[in-house]
Amino acid sequence: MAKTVYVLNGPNLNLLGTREPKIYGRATLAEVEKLCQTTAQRHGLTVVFRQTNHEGKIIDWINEARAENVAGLVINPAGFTTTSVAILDALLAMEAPVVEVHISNIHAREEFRRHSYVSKAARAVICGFGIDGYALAITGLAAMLGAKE
Ligand code: CA2
Repeated sequence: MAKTVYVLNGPNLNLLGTREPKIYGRATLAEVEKLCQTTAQRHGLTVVFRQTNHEGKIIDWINEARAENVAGLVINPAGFTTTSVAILDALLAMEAPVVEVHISNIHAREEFRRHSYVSKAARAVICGFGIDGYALAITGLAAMLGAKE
């Protein structure tokens, strides 16, 4: 059976492709999902792709991913990146590798975007590649998983 990777997206990422194209590009979240599915397929992985504007939901999904023994988790925590100890705690409880993704380069923007609680639980962090960061995260996870076998 194919290994599963969860790809979780935080608040306002449902707006992708509708506003702020200079920062986030023109692709929609549906297109990001397609990119993740195609990339995962190439590596023999299955993707569960979700977005929510609610912190508790993200925590429930991280706990679900852990209970389901997923092979890995990609997360763009969006606005919760800099605020959520609760998401950090949920991620710290996971054994599977976590990759944090940001579409924009958070280090080249406002200072407040630079500190991430989530990075403490992440095996890798990708930012500034636009939506290609998601594909890079899945490819990186596949390499990490392959290296284990
Ligand atoms: O660059 C990223 O991926 C971010 O995680 C996006 C977050 C931001 O708070 C982080 O600092 C960096 C914002 C997500 C909101 O996305 C929108 C997309 C299009 C239009 C409006 C918001």
